[in-house]
Amino acid sequence: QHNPHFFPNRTGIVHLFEWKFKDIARECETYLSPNGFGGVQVSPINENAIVFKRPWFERYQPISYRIITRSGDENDFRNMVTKCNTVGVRVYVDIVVNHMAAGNGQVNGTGGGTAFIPDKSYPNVPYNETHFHETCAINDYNNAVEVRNCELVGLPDLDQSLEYVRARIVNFMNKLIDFGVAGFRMDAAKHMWPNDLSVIYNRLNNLSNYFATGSRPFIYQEVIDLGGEAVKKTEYISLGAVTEFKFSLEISRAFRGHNELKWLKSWGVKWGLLPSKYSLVFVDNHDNQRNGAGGSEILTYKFPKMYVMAVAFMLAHPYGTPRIMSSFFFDFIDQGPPANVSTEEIISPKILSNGTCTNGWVCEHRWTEIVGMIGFRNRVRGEAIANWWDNDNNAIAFCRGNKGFVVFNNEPDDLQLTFNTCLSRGNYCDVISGRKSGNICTGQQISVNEKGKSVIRIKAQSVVAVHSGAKI
Ligand code: LAG
Ligand code: CA
Repeated sequence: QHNPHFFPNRTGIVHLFEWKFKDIARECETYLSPNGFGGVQVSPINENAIVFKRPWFERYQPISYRIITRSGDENDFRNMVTKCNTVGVRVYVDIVVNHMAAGNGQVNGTGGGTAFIPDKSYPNVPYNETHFHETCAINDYNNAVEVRNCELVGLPDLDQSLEYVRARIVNFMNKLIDFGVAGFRMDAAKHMWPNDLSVIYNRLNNLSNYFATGSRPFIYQEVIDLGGEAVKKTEYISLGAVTEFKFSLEISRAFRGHNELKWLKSWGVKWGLLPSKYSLVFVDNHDNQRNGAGGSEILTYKFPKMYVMAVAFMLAHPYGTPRIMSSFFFDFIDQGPPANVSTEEIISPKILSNGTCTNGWVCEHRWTEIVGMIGFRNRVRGEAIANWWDNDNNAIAFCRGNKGFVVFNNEPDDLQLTFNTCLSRGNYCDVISGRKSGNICTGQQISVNEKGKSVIRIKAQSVVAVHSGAKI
């Protein structure tokens, strides 16, 4: 349950936050597959409460396990999974089973279902009040029982120790496995008992015929552990991978200039991060890009230069399984995805001729620098970091075996130096400022001499990255 099942020579999970299934299917075929991405994470797919003004967070308020949201219905979902698998891109579903929707009285769902919250009644599962913990609020994060058995922001808390509840969750997840998904993000895993999750995971089917026989679903569990609380991320690593929020915070701190880059030489477990195989890593996610864990330190698309450096470091360094956030623009934290004002339907991203998105979508995964580094990571897979260099401050460089070289300059001034690139003699395209197109570079060209040396100029707050797949 620690293997993401990427196709060979693919890496990275893109979270296509609130995208519609039809658009994701097209993105798999036209962009993610040709550019070497490993998979997509989709926003919760089951029926959710319709919340006034349609904030993004309504997707975290389940009404039932029927597949019907503003992203599409069961048919759309199945078609998407088939299409993505067919072109070698895996699908991971965000699973919300810690709780059900909150509200004052009757709440309407995206599939026409309803729930009556005062009775904790969700007839389309069905759940009634006997399936939930007693009502109490989570206030004390030093009390693990409270964190697991009370209500997260007032959301009625399911009791996963009950066989009936376990069976509803297992049936839902097995249905998705049989459709061909590769795994799951477990929302709010911190708020569920590891033992209950273990029972649930062990009852999951092996993956479908898009996978090697006997493959287990990849599971990455959302456990926010920045230290100092009762619940620890290590309680969950025997069950699956864990979202490493400390990675997000520390990488953001470093590339914001709040911690010198030279310290990244020891990046990994020495920083208090989980062992690599258990670690699902990201610069920002849909929560902490707004407020959430890490707060104002977290880098997002709103700080493009620093953000690109941080994402490039994540992808250049072998640690962890990386996830790329793909956002929509927002001005206030509750703001939902671009939608038609009268029908409230989500508006599809529109792709411009230069490959970037519009219609309110950021599409970080289509930024030249980020997609370029996906190519880098795929090319240098299995190669160790070699020849670490730093200026004792905020400029660093390293090789990945003799297949890739990258240099980061987070100094206020441009940097020009002769580097040992570990690469063979020849001309290479920098995959940050452009890409290789036929026999030319659309961005900076780097020439390496017979000794592997190259004079490289790196602008302030930027990156240069070259690899053997971008040789001309
Ligand atoms: C998660 N991980 O543990 C998600 O990543 C996170 O996005 C979810 O919270 C949370 N768990 C519950 O699934 C989000 C928003 C909350 C929102 C909640 C439910 O961050 O702000 O709460 O989803 O939609 C909202 C209001 C609360 C209110 C609650 C219940 O913000 O003030 O109490 O709804 O009505
Ligand atoms: Ca709980």
